[in-house]
Amino acid sequence: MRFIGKRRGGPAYFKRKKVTVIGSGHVGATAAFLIAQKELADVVLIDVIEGVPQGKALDMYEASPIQGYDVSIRGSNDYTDTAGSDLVIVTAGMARKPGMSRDDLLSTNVKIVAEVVGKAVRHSPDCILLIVTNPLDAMVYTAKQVSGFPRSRVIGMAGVLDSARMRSFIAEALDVSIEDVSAFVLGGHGDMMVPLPRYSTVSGIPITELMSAEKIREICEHTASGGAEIVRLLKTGSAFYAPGAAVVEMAEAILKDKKRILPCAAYLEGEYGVQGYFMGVPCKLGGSGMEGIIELDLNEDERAALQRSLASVQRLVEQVDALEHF
Ligand code: A3D
Repeated sequence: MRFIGKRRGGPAYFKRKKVTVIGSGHVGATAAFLIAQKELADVVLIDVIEGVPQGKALDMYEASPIQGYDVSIRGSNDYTDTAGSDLVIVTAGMARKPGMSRDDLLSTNVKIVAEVVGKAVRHSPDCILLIVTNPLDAMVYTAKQVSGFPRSRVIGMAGVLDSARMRSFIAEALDVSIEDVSAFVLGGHGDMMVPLPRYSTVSGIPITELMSAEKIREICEHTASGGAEIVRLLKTGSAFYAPGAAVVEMAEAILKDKKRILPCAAYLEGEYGVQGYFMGVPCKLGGSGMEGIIELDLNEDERAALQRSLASVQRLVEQVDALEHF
């Protein structure tokens, strides 16, 4: 028997989407593996360490006959292999260890994010950038400065993860299916994040009608400290299964033009009274990236919490600007 055409890449009339994941560590590799399993796109894994992206990509490709996915997965240290990517996911950088806050990573990670975004956009000028590296709100700002992309094409992942944590705690407390629980966490991805119980529901019923104020306060605090809890347990790094899954939920919304409404770090131009900063807000995610922002009607307490969160984002951005890496 003779095969006509190439095993990889498909016929000329069918162009598979291409995703580059920069940083082949815990979050990057988890996201790449999920993207392949869901057959969302061909994947290129990049890292500064030689052999790591190549080895992990080969390992994932060798899992494909068992899992039954038909995509190409390649590992590389060379950005020419990333050329023409539709989506570039940035997970490169240091993760925190016990005793560290996300903000402690700023001076190391700003250099890494500036470098990798510069290289990636040279080869994929039309891509959408999805940033994961912490401290998130400052790193996504760095990516926007370096790329010069419009705000629709520079998005940060944090709210999907924080909301997933809150959803899991709500489902556990009420002993209900996770499928019926939705939750919204706004603001910066730090200790001052803003869980919104009024907009968190079980099959449309606000949790404020299902739980005591005390229990809700406990869940909100647990949500804000959920990342630190995992760092304490792991001791050598931070969470990656839920973050990887959160990245892929956003990637899927973009690659399939699903127009999902998800909490994302978006560059605000007057929305929520904020000008020129990235913050977590409800966004429409589709084929063009961040296609719109929904402005919720916040009460006085929620507005005050968002202001406190903004102040912490502003302090981080001031540090980025002072470092002058671009
Ligand atoms: P880790 O497993 O250490 O992987 C990071 C990878 O980046 C390593 O393989 C490094 O070799 C690589 N890297 C470092 N410098 C470069 C460079 N210049 N070019 C290419 N690759 C490089 O960390 P991780 O995957 O657990 O976490 C990655 C980042 O994501 C960290 O900054 C975390 O804090 C962050 N993170 C954010 C969230 C959010 O919700 C925003 C959640 C989880 C992790």
